[in-house]
Amino acid sequence: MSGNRTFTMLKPDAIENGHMGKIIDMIIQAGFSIKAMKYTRLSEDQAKAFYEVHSERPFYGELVEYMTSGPIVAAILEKDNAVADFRALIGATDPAEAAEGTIRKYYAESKGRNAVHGSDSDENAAIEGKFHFADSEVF
Ligand code: DAT
Ligand code: MG
Repeated sequence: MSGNRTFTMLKPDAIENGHMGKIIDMIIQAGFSIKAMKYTRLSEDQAKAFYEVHSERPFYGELVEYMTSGPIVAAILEKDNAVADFRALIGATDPAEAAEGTIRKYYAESKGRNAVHGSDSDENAAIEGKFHFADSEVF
């Protein structure tokens, strides 16, 4: 095994807008290898649990509704410094503030519908990966 892992989801707006292939290509071109990947749709319970940390925020209901509105791609990615490097590749939460060349700058619609998720720590990357994948689905 080489490198650290992070977890990502390509969110419903990215799929709906036809950006799935281009985003996966950006991820691979940036040096991440795909350890696990799945095309799926979150249930309301799954979305609520995944975003539990934001349950007191005013946008929580909207976030859960959006994240369950259509299919997503979930993936575990590996690279040296994976968590920080992937956050740099996706850019700021609000695409209006995202740097040039980032996934959110190119493909996000808004702060709420922002194309892609990236884990914010090694610990959360491990928790989020296990949330979506059994050990037998990780290669
Ligand atoms: P990030 O996805 O960059 O880690 P976060 O963890 O602060 O951002 O928030 C999780 C998601 O919640 C984010 O991707 C989109 C949504 N969100 C955050 N702040 C929001 C806001 N002010 N209005 C609407 N949606 C928001
Ligand atoms: Mg976050």
